[in-house]
Amino acid sequence: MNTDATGLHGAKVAVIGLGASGRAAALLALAKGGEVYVSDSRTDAPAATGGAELAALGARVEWGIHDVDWMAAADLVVVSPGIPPDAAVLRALDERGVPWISEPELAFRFFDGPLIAVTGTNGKTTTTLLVAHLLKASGFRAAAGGNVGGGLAPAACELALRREPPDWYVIEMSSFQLAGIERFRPDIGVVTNLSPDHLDRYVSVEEYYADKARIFATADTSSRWVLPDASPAIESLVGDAPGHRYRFSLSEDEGTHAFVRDGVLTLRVKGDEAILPVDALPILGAHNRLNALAAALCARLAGASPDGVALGLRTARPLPHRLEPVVERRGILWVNDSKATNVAATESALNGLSRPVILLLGGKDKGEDFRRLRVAVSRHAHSVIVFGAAAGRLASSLEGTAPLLRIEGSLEEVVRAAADRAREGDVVLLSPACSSFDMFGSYEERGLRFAALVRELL
Ligand code: UMA
Repeated sequence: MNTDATGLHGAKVAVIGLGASGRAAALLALAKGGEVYVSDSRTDAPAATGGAELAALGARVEWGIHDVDWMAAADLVVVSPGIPPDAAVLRALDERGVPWISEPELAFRFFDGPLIAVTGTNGKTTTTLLVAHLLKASGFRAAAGGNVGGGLAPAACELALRREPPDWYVIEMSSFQLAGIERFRPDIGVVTNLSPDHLDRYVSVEEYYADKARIFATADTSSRWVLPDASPAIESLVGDAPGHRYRFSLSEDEGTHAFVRDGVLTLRVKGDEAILPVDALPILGAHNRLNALAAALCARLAGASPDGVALGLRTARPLPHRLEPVVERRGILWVNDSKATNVAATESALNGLSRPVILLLGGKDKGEDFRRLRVAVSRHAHSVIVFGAAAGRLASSLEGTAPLLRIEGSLEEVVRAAADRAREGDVVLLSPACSSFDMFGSYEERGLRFAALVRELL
């Protein structure tokens, strides 16, 4: 078997999951000459369609069952990130001592160029797409992909199939994907920030951080790391990993390489370089300033020019479902931040807004401590509406911070209640701090529904 860039001829490759990740992995394995088996526990239409396409290309596809015997005899087993570690199929593989990899690990084996990998709890997608945008503004061919989702960029394996290799691959990595890496080695690695998340999937925060730390597992002395300054959690994550560290922070200090000085985003890589006044940055909020600093620093390290970085930052656009303005009517701004699926994301959204907020919170409860929102809610929200499966725990965690309304019904009722309460000057912010799976298929679906309801109502 050969799993180098030369191909997978004669290799048996099992792929678990028929989502975006599994389909991309299977297509790459087929294109590289592998004998491919793909299976998904679902039997519904999207799984059927995705599977039929792969079957037509020569893969063996099964729905509603996982053939663990076939997997145990395979040369490679590629697991989709959405499959929880306690899923029966993964437990069966574990029991038989069968190792598995994630889809970006497979992609990496066929990448033909240097790699930037971006991870962190929040801001990964914004930073990934921004790095690629800044590199492009400097004349590089940059290909962004990975965990991005939402149709904004392809899976990593799709990039590996491109005929023309880019100057830089820029890949967003979730903790679930980092859990399954072996050789995946970024030339430049970015960690945006770190805070508890995905406690519905991990037994403890430490386990989540341990998967994040795998980004450093393959480091060597030529590795370069872009990291937030003065974060003890990040310091213990990096440990003594080899490579050079570069720091970003909103404030300048001796060890920082990207910071804000006198209202100007500034880099210190090859001497001090004033890049762009903060006010000229088109993306909202303090957290986006940090994302911009991280992306600018990373792009500059990858060879982007100061002018290219400045042009790229000036022309950056807000991403869908991330503090995305939907409409401003009668002095009320409606903002869709459906991608805020954890407490830290909602907290930074609140802290980044300077107008009074009506906050819409709720969804599937991932087990986080919602009391961490109390300070930001008391400071910025004059009203909170809670909904969905987490409503009860949200209400008790936030009691006494702001007037609170609990809605048992649909998102439509939530939007109506918000419209009744909103006054001129307010921001109505959907920043749920929870995943969407109690009422929707994804955060995108939730955000689109919210935007549609707002437009209908107004
Ligand atoms: N399944 C089985 N057997 C099981 C359990 C599940 O076959 O025992 C099947 C499911 O039926 C499903 C598939 O496995 O069809 C799992 O698909 P998936 O959930 O991994 O979804 P993909 O479409 O492959 O998307 C994944 C990422 N999703 C998750 O990590 C949950 C996408 O990130 C990513 O864009 C895509 O791969 C390409 O890399 C989205 C995401 O929400 C944006 N990520 C999380 C986040 O950002 O917080 C981590």
